[in-house]
Amino acid sequence: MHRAREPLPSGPVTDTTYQPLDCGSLPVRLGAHPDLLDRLGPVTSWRVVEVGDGNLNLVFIVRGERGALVIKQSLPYVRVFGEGWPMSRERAYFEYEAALRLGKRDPGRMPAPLGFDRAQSMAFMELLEPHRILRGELIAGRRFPKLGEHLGRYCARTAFRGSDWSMPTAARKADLALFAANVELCGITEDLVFTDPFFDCPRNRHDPALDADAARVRADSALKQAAMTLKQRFCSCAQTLLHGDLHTGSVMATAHDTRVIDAEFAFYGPIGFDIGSLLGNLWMSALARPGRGGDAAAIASDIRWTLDIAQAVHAEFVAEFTRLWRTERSGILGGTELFESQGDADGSEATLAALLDEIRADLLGFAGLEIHRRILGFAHVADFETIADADLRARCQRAALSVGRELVLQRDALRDIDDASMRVSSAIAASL
Ligand code: SR1
Ligand code: MG
Repeated sequence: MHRAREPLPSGPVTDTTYQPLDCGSLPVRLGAHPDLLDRLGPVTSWRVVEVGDGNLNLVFIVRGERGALVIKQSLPYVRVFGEGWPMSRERAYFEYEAALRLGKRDPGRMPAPLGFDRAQSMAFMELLEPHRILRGELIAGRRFPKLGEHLGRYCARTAFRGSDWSMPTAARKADLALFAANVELCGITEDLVFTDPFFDCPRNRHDPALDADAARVRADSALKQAAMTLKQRFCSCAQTLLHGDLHTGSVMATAHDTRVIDAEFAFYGPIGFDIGSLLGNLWMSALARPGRGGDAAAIASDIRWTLDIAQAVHAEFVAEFTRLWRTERSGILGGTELFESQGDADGSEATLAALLDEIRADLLGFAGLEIHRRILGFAHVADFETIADADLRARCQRAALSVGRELVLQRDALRDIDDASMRVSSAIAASL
């Protein structure tokens, strides 16, 4: 474990021009860096493994006789696609800057940043051990009692403390300008989540058994209109600094701890986006559960647990956001002079209730679109992909598309998350 200390300033820690690292070159290229030597011990003791399984970057674990850390480096292209899809390496910079902010807004929920080298597009961070990626753990049927509390609180704290209800105008505008430059990663989300799944885009793929379902989605005018309305909110409703890609593959967990990783998609967008993406992925985990087999009681119990976690995330989000609203409101939209200072606590509570309604409708819509893009778009999820039986896999995905559509189109009518959860539960029951 590293010792507590300030991260290095964002500046070069190597004196060479950019080159992608590999396990062999890493000690040669970085082995003279005093801070790494201090943390890891002599370079002769370093053992390096590349563990990146995401879509974009290289990720190395480096262990030495004195400690261990993670080194993450961006490539000038999308890793899973190859050099035919160029992508700015500056995503490493945005991830580092986002991690500093999100980590301060909910301390302890992200890996500690240990340093950054912009020229090398390379960040050093705390190694999370024995944490595992949540998506795989859910597929394996593991349970995490603190998950709902930790993630709901994370979503609330980062949302509130990065918003106009918390930040003063100068800092907020400077931050908006900084993250507005994360254009390529925003562009990926704009295309892959909101547009591609809803037309015959060459990047898309889907299970052949879903041909008719894909065609139906792409002819569904109401759904496409809603996708464009939600895209418009994503692009122009800069409510808070988002993680921007908060799915179950961006969470690492143990029984007692939960961490959020991979904030390279960070930008100022609608509060409902992160929590919507997270809930969409938890609901997909439940929707895919029948595909993993087991007796009916075990399947039902796993589904119930996962749906309860999604509800707990939202309940904790609402509770913590409400607490922060009542105790920390101070920014551009602080507004206590209009309400509390005039003895009008009801006005403040009504404003909060309207905001929470708006966030809930947004998050349901974003969750429904996230479900669509993971089945019909470019980036699929292991929850469905690992279901071996083709017929069962298609039935699970079809149920997901059906409830995803309801979430999008009924987002204003669904007045609480329990209603949404019941829709997911009914769709699963209908798929069996
Ligand atoms: C080209 S990147 C595809 C997807 O992977 C990331 O994790 C994001 O979810 C993105 O949409
Ligand atoms: Mg990622």
